[in-house]
Amino acid sequence: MPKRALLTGITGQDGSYLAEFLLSQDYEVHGLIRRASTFNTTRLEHIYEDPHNPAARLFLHYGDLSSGEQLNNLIYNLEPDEIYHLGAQSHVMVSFDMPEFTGDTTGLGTTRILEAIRRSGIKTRFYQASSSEMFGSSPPPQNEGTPFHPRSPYGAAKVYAYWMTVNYREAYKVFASNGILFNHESPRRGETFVTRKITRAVARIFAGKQKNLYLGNLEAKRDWGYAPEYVEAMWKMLQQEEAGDFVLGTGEEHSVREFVEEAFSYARLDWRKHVEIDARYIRPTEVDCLIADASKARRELSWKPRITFNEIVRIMVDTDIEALGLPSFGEGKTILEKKFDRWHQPRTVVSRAVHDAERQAVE
Ligand code: NAP
Ligand code: F7E
Repeated sequence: MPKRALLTGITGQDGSYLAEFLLSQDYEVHGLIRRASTFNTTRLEHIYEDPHNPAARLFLHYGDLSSGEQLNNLIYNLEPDEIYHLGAQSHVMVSFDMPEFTGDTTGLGTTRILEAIRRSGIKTRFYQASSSEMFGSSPPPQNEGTPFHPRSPYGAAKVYAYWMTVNYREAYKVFASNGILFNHESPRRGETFVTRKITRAVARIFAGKQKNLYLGNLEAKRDWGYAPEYVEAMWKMLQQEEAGDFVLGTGEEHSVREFVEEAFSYARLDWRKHVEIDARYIRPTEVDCLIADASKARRELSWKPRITFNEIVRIMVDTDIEALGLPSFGEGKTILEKKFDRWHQPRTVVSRAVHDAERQAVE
């Protein structure tokens, strides 16, 4: 019997990579998706199979984290071996505009799933997508023992969800683990997160379609890794003998300014001619510096990310240039062939879909 996994947030960056990874491990994969007036499954198109096909192993179900009804139903009926809870309102800046909604989906969404597990009485393993944003203003490097001091409604909601996960592990013996992930990026990153915003703008400026890029705080420092490597570690956490909490990150810090410089210079552009500061992107409270101490994951999961900061920039800029129908500089492809030629498809339908959307916008 293949193992069965249920993923919330399957249409997001991490959910799409994790689904792809689990299918490569022969899992049957079920994903929760929100009803939307336009397709929100672009990141899944290359792995989607018609459910009428008897060999299909990917199944999508409508539902929403703000309501327990479908979560209870799915967990009770599917009896998944593993649940990866990745769904959330995940944008930090948006959480200042929508604190109540963020608390409901990002915070209480976790409780709804844990309660569904407890009430159904099924034996399953649960992964909670916790975040380095929980550390907030605690000085780096941050590890599993670092106190939390969140600096946004998003960070505060994740702290609540983190402790609910620990509580269900202690109170009800649920196999429930927190992955405390530092920023991880990819060509599938949402367009309003800073890395993708930069690489898309670089591609469009390179193609002569855009002149300026407006950003907020360039001095914030983050520990940026490559998303496909992080979803492998999520899976490893649920294969351990005991549940636990794990920090994942590269241990390297870089500022937003460095990301800008690297991305523009890779495309042979002078960033000073294009980047302007717009105060509307400055957050009411900022997280200044995040650097992971992921030694526990290295020791207990044998996990160590290999794709470096400069390499992520190249992979993302190349993909965004190709999405515009132009030839890229090509280093990204070589990096992936050498260092990550495993289960994921870096291009294919995802870039084609972006390409089609871009083409429609200009036609
Ligand atoms: P993402 O691309 O923003 O994806 C979020 C997913 O959640 C999407 O599938 C979204 O669906 C779904 N979702 C949002 N609200 C929902 C609701 N009310 N009901 C059902 N589904 C809902 O995020 P990501 O980067 O893949 O991150 C995955 C998880 O890890 C998130 O929980 C995030 O907070 C956390 N995390 C991310 C990072 C990172 O650097 N990427 C680091 C630490 C933790 P739609 O597609 O319909 O919007
Ligand atoms: O911001 C600065 C901004 O929105 C990074 C989420 O996946 O990782 C992510 O949260 C930095 C911040 O990511 C712009 O002020 C400057 O200091 O890309 P971001 P994030 O806030 O770190 C964590 C780990 C998560 O868990 C979250 O789900 O970049 N910045 N100018 C900007 N940020 C954005 N978005 N847009 C700007 O124009």
